[in-house]
Amino acid sequence: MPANLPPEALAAWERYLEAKTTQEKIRCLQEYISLIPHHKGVEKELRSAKIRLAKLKEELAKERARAKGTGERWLVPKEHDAQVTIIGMPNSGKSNLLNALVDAEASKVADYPFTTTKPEVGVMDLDGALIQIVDLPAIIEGSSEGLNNGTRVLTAIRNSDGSVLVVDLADDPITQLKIVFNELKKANIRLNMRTPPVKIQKTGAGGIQILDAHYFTEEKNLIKEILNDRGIINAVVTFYGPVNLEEFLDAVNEQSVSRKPCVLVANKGDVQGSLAKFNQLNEFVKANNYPFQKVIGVSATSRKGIETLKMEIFRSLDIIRVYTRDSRNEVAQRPLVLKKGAHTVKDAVEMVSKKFLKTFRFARVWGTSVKFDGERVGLDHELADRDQIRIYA
Ligand SMILES: Nc1nc2c(ncn2[C@@H]2O[C@H](COP(=O)(O)OP(=O)(O)O)[C@@H](O)[C@H]2O)c(=O)[nH]1
Ligand SMILES: [Mg+2]
Repeated sequence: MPANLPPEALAAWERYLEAKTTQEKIRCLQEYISLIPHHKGVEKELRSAKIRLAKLKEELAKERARAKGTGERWLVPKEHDAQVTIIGMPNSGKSNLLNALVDAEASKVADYPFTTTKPEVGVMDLDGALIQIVDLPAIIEGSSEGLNNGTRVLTAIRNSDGSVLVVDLADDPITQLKIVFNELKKANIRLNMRTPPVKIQKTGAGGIQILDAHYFTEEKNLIKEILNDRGIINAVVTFYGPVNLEEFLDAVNEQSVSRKPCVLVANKGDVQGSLAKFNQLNEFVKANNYPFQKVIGVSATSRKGIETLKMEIFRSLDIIRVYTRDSRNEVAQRPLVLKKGAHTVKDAVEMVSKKFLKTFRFARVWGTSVKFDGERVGLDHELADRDQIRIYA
């Protein structure tokens, strides 16, 4: 330890010795170096301090790299009843929308593109159904080829239960819709598309057999051609309803296609000229058969339209809230949230406790799924949103 140093430098040195984190050590050492006077007697000390500083900086870089490997999560672990991603082009207001939906400053908003570099997450409470909202980095032209972290963004969309596609009424919403939709399409993500009504079962022999081929809207020979082209020589192809070429190709590539519900949102409805653009967007969506029943107009800033949007998100996910009644007919505070395709009494009973399934006798239901209040139903009965159920087991 050098002796001939001013007291401020010695104090900074003391702080350096006591510093806990690498970053703090670096800060104190930098301060110490700045306080060392420039004269010959302390040259050696200055040099060794600088070497020490360089080493600490290297250390910090390593620490940061390690943190990146483990800490930067792109596939946001699913929590609560469903996970919804917010997707759209830069600056369309995705982060603002997240804040509006979860009503918390969970995501920072800035005035320049590419603010969101990793997912930001919040939770939206819809009368007891908790929806996790994930704000993703923007989709741009080329996302499907990996631009702007496209690979990770698209994987996150595939992993979610549904999406909100945001376009910007202060910009060109139609072009934005086309670009985002096209990037997702290229990445084999189908928004609001049903599973095509066709089944392809590979068999050991017999060539390509086609049942109810009249449902296929194209030249029938194409079926055999497409399958043979993929090395499928023997299969039974069964159509259940109308299927076009694109849908048939999706059915052949079923493993790589993911279908997601999606709500189309036009944001910045508060800016001048937004109404005309909103109307044009609506017409464009209808005229070009984009798979959206309607466009939800909102202003994330003024919170206009946000309640409607929340309801639309809930509806798109096809989940329902069911309230249990206890033996005194007291209705539970928090609902059971039944997932998509699992809306029966059996699903509800299982959610309460698997052991009730063995002793189940019947249930009584109040709400829109029954003809009269307290109607007696069995395990197969399909429940509706906001029904109340009392289980007799
Ligand atoms: N007028 C208006 N501006 C908005 C609205 N939502 C977002 N913005 C602005 O648009 C810019 C981008 O918003 P941000 O949420 O960061 O967009 P992101 O890049 O899609 O996440 C910011 O300057 C916001 O203030 C809105 O509803 N109305
Ligand atoms: Mg953002």
